[in-house]
Order: sequence, then structure tokens, then C-alpha cells
Amino acid sequence: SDTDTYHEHARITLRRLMPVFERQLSNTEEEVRETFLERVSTHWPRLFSLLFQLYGHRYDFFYHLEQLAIELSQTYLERPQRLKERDKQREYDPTWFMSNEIVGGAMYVGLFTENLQSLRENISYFKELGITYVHLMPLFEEREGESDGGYAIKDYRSVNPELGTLDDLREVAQAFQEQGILLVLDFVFNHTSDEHLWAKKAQSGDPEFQDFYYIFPDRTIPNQYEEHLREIFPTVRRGNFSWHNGMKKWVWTTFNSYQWDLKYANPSVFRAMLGEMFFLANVGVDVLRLDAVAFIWKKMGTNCENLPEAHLLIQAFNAAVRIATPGLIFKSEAIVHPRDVLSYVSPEECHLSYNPLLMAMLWEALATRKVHLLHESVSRKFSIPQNTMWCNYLRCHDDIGWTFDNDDAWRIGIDPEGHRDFLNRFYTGDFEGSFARGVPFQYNPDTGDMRISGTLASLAGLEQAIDAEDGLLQDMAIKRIVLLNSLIMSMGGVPLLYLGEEWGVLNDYDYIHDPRKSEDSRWIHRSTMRWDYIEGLDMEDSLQGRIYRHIQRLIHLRKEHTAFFGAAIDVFYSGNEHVFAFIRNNMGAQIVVLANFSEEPQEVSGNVIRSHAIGRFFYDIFTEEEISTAKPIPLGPYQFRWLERR
Ligand code: OTU
Repeated sequence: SDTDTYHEHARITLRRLMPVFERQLSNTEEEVRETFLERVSTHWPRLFSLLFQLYGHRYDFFYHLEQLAIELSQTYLERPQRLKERDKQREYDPTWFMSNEIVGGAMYVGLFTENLQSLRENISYFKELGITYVHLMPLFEEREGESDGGYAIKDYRSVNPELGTLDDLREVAQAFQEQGILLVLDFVFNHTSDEHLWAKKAQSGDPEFQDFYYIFPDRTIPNQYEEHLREIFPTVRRGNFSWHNGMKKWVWTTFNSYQWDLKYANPSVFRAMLGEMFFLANVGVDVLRLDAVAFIWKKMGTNCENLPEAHLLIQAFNAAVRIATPGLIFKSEAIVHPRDVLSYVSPEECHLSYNPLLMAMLWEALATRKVHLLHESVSRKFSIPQNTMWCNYLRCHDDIGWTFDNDDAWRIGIDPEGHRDFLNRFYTGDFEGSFARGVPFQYNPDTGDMRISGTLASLAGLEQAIDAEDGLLQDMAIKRIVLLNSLIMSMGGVPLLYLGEEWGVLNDYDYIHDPRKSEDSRWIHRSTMRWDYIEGLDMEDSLQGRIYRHIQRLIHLRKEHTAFFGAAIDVFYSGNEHVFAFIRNNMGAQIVVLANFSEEPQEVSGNVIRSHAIGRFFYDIFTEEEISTAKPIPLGPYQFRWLERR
């Protein structure tokens, strides 16, 4: 079989490469060497077999393996001692990232604070709120002019000078480690900016670097590819290729025209990007967010998304990490069909994944006040492999796309296209009775596709309620915000706040005055942290203070209850179409979650609870009420309950 062949080839190449590994490690202590060689012998067969499938046909395959052996050894040797120790701890506990004590927050360093140095002073803010996982949005040196919020990188090994230096970043990493906060950074590996050194060399005509990208002399091949491609940023430029005037050639650019897709069919690109990844790993990153995973492999005649080779490639990065920097894990950013989202999640590929389906379905339930589609989607698409985790979020720096499975919708009598249209209208306020203040993102006039920008609070009705100066509407909006947060705090997975949410940041319409941002409506939800609002927030009775205190409380309760460990949940039908219900079970601890998505009071029959959960007497850990299943369980407007067995 193929596996046997790969295994045999792997054994032989490893024997041939052993002298290379040994030479690299010749000056180290025996224990250090043994740890590494043991990892090599455990993970080499897998790494080899993945690379063999991708590059085994190349005349220079063995050369690349030999270089890889050197690079793995060097990375391990250069790895700081504190990170080596952490690697070992994590190898002993492969569930380390599944703890209910992990709660995430994402932010742009330059918008949240001033720079990386001042960020260290914000650690106390994270601690107070309860954040233990911090995703710093791209902070590397970016191209001049537009830079897609940092996703158009000029150099992966230097920090944007406005934010500080590499040493500042290392100090942040160390300070986080000392304070028990995980550091998460992006690995933007689908593309570099047109100002990256490799792209510059390609522009100057160097064939070696032209082979790092997809570059074509005319439209013949681009046209053939385009027959099957989606458009991701259609308002930026139609199609997927951009004309480069200097080279007089076409370049594959899935996103903005200045973001050049890397050509992983070339093994030099894999090795070069692995080098950049290892560099970040040794700075002290705990989790790398793999940006735009769906697009990293192209094949003529396909839509060039989620191809089997994309998985082989990420698994190869993963296997290399297990050898040289094993404390590091990946988070997949695949905002695609739910089936494809799942395909990236495994301990051999990405341990963590964004959960765009849950995100979209929570907003869907909030708009419809019904939980059918949420329930159907979660029942069918939530379960993931052992020792992997969702990242559950409500908003992030990107848009909301309605990526549910059409079949799940049809099954419960919902026309998916009509429903997406309704959701887009609802969330842009173009629907009778809508409370939302979102704006369109990437409207495609040909397909009618559209996504939504806006902050959590503005989408949940707070902006409208503030403008109406209506206290009751404001209360409702806050209830919606708390309800949504109660779900990401209790569903299986790591909850991920997009910071600013915790005090109800509203849309910021100023971006349209900045020519670097005006074409991209996502800037409406990328605003500056208002520290002046934050002072004393946990005491104040302002709208912000109320939101903050609720979210802080949810976080603290989550951390106290081991029932919230891991990703497994047990969804059940509450018998009430407005109430979403599930159970968390872990090591004898059990919490039943009920969530009312309507602004009317609802109830759930005690029998339904009794038939799914163990016990008759419960305690609502949020409201601190005793609840008996002898009577129907009442839920106020948008109320949720976290019921612990008594
Ligand atoms: C990612 O998102 C980033 O999150 C965006 O901020 C970047 O602009 C983009 O990549 C390019 O680096 O299109 O609207 O999964 O939906 O990867 C967001 C498919 C995006 C894409 C996703 C992409």
C-alpha cells in the first residue's frame, strides 16, 4: 500500500539524514540531543510522507529534505530555554489548550493602546476582565499605503516601527508567559505583500523569486483558472488576478491587488515560509492563527479552495512544529462551508479553529427569535475530534458571512438564499422592526452576495437604542449582548472576545475620511479603545459599565466550572422554538444551558430537562436561584440560565 511505501522511504531517508541531524547537534548536552532525536524519530515518518506526496516527484526533493533537517535542528537549538520547558509540559498534557480557564481577547495593538511597550501595562486590564489568551492582530512591518489592516506584510521578521521592535515583542511574550497569558499571532502564509523582499526580487525579474508566486505573461492561464474561482473581494477588483505594470505580467491576488498569493507547489516556498514560522515560534508565540487556509493550494479546473493538498501542507507545517517547537499549536481561519471548516480541525492539522457557523447562527437566531437553524446546525456540525477545540466568537475584525449548510436549512423548511437575503437586510437595518445598524461588505452585484460589518453592540441594537434615548430599548440591547456572550462562554470551545465588546463599543463611522480605509467597511468595527470610558467601569452604572460587569461575571463563572472544559456538548430540543438548550458534562460536573432568543418571556417544561439531564434540583449559577424541574422553568426576555445540578 501507499502507506507502507511512504514508511519504507521515510525510514531510508531518515537513516541517510541521521548524520546531518547528529552533526547539527554535536555540541549539545546528551539530554538536549536525545529529546530532539526522539521527536525526530516519532514525527519524521509523518512529515516525510506528507512532503513526499506534495514534492516527491521533484528532481531536487532530497536536497529540500536535507535543508529541512538542518533547519529543524537549528530552530530547536535556538529555541530559548523557557520555551523548551514549556514544550515538554505541553507534550505531557495534550489537552492544555482545552481548559475552561482560557478566555480569549483579540485587538490591534495600535488601536487598543499605543505600542508593544505600553501593552505590557494593560496586562492588569486583561487580568481584571479575565482574559488569558491574547490575539494581537498583525503587527509586522507592512507595506506602505493600504495594508489590509496589517495582512499585507513586508517582513515577517520585523515589527511595524509604529508599534515597537522585535525585542519589545519578545518582552511581551515573556511577560505574558509569566502572567499565564497565551500569546496568539497571525501567520499570514497565503500571501505576502507586493513589497516583501521576495516580491521585489520577482519584480526585478529574478526567475527564482518569480517562481514564488503565480505570475503569468498574459490572460490565457488566468482566464482558464477564473472559470472556476469565486471572488473574495469583488469591490476591490473583479476577478482574482492583478496586472503588474513594472513586470508587465499578471499576478494571482485572491484578496487585494497588493497581496500576492504564494506558490506552495514550489518546495522552496514551503521551506521559506516554514523559516518565517519557526522564527515566530521562537519569539514565544503559543498559538499561530493560520490566515486564509482555504486558498493555499491551487489546481486548474477546481475552485482552488480547500484542496486536499492544502491539508497536506498544513499537516506538514504541523509535523515540523512537533519536531522543533512542539509547544506551538495552530488555529485555522477557514470562513467557508461548515463541512470544509471541519476538514482543517485535528491534532495533526489545526488544534483550534474559528467557529464561523456558530457565530453566524447566533446572529441568525437573534434576528429570527427562533432557534431552529441554530439547533439544526449545531446538532450536525459542532462535534470535532478529540483534543481539538473551537474558538467561539461573536464578532472579530472581519465581516459576518452567512456560511450555513443549505441542506440543513432546506431540511427544516428554510430557503437558504432567501434567508441570507433576509439576514443581510435585517442586519443593515433594511427590514421592518430591525434593531441592527450594520453596513454591507463586499456586495457582489452579479451574485447578490454580501457580508455584514458592524460592532457587536451596534448589531445588537444598542446604537439605535442610544439614538432613540429609550431606556427600555437600551435594556433590551444589553440583554441581547449578554445573551450572546453567555453562549460563547458556555458552548464547547475557547470563547474569543473582540476587545471593545466588553463595554459595548459602537460603530465608528470616521473611517470613510481616511483614504487608506474608506473602501473597506470593516473599519467601521475597528476603532480606538476608549480608556476614558473604562476607568471605574466595574462600579459605574453607565451602559458600558453594565455590559462590562456582566461579561466579566460570565468569564469568572466559566473559569470556576469544570463542566465548561473542552469542546463536547450535548444539544437537545427544549420544546420551545425560542429557547436553545444544551448540556455540558465533564468529569462528573454538569451544567444545563437554556437561552431565550425572544424578547417575550418563555418557559421550558421541567420534563424536558429531566429527560436529558441528571437530577431534579438545579441552581442557576448566574442568577443564584434554586430551580426545580417539578415546575416549568421560566425565562425572561432574552434570559439565559446556567443550571448546575444540586
Ligand atoms: C482573512 O480573512 C483576514 O482575516 C482578513 O482580515 C484579511 O483581509 C484576509 O484574510 C486576507 O489576509 O476574506 O473577509 O476564509 O473569508 O480568510 C475576510 C476565507 C476574508 C476568507 C478569510 C479572509
